[in-house]
Amino acid sequence: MSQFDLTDDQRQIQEMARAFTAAEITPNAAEWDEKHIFPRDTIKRAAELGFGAIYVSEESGGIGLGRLESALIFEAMSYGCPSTSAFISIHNMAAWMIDRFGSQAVKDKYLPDMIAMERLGSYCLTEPSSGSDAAALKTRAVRDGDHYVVSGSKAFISGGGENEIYVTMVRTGEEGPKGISCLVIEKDMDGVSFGANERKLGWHSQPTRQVNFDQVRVPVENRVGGEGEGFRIAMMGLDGGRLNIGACSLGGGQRCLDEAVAYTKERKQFSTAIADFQNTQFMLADMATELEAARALLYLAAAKVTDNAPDKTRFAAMAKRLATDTGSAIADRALQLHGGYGYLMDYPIERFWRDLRVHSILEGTNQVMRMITAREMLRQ
Ligand code: FAD
Ligand code: 2MC
Repeated sequence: MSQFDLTDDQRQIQEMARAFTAAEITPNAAEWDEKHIFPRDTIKRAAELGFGAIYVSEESGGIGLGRLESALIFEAMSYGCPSTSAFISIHNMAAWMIDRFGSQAVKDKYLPDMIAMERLGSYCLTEPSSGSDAAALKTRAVRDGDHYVVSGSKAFISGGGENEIYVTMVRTGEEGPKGISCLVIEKDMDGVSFGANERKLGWHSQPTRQVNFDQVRVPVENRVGGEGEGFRIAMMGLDGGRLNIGACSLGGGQRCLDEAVAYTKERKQFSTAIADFQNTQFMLADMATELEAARALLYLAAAKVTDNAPDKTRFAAMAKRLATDTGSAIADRALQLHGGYGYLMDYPIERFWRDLRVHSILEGTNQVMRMITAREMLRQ
């Protein structure tokens, strides 16, 4: 095995995720997209393979894998449906935050059902007036005895209205990042309500809603980490989340590339397969080269997050930026190579084009990824 190869164990995990995708996701993804179906049963079956708690520790009931293994799983599932794979990745991020920073009581209360994906988790950071500037969030949690009373709104919440558990960043103290704490809030708590399902370009297999809190009484026991630690916890969650979103773009990009190779060999114009044109070959060669380069950086970044390397945040940001921009660029060129047919829902390319587009925006825009990268470079 060369230094840059996957291990046998990693290949087995990848094979398992690919087999699950081929059987359960790929045949259904177009229908989920077109009819806006949230595939809760399929998601639950993914939990049977441990995919609800990929990097939750084994002591807590997860499968305790590293971030590279996790990326392999999300990359494989995205080959069928980036939207569903990304949805599962956000649940994993929320479960990990509880496992890594929660008290035993909060872990016992939520993790068993989350691991089985009987109860699904959302991650709530963004607010209507704070997206990129996440530390400016306003949702307030005021201590009242052994409860916090939470009021405010979270915007764009993946799984909003459907999921049962909301890992939510709230303000318990001063302005800025140091006044933020992390609370687990349940869908059924009094005062929790949801906005309408957002009408989106892609990611149709999952709902996105505003989540509103009106004087919600949340037990202090539901705090994850100490008071004032919420922003750091949220950012550490995103170090892994950004790898996962990048991996979803790699899987989607690979699918588009494979579709483009197959289609250009079949489709004839000017009495020859369009794959015979040098322009087509150069496009395919560039797509493959860029995808491999993005994948190599993402796997390296994943290893750094697993190892808790000092430069892990910068590498996760660089890898997310490159993988998501590359995935979208490949989907776009694959669509071009399909000609007019690429624009039709009869082929999967337009769905991937729509689904991958948002990966350059969420879990931190690609401008924010450059900001994180350059800040660390200039600090040294
Ligand atoms: P803004 O922050 O208003 O940015 C607008 C533009 O300005 C962007 O191009 C941005 O890059 C640029 N910009 C901002 N600041 C700077 C700067 N300093 N330098 C240069 N450019 C800058 N959030 C959650 O918390 N949980 C979720 O589950 C979730 N799911 C989502 C699902 C979907 C489908 C979408 C679309 C979003 C989701 N989000 C979620 C929110 C997402 O993280 C935000 O949309 C994102 O962080 C950007 O925030 P914004 O939309 O407010 O854009
Ligand atoms: N790990 C640990 N700590 C971190 C960290 C990380 N990755 N990133 C920041 N921190 C700490 C940092 O060290 C600092 O603490 P201290 O002062 O003790 O050193 C504190 O957090 C504040 O950090 P900054 O000074 O960098 O904070 P700033 O407000 O300048 O901005 C920025 C940080 C822009 C990087 C952050 O606001 C950000 O990531 N914005 C994008 C928001 C985002 O990604 N949203 C995604 C929502 S989820 C989603 O979209 C889904 C689909 C689920």
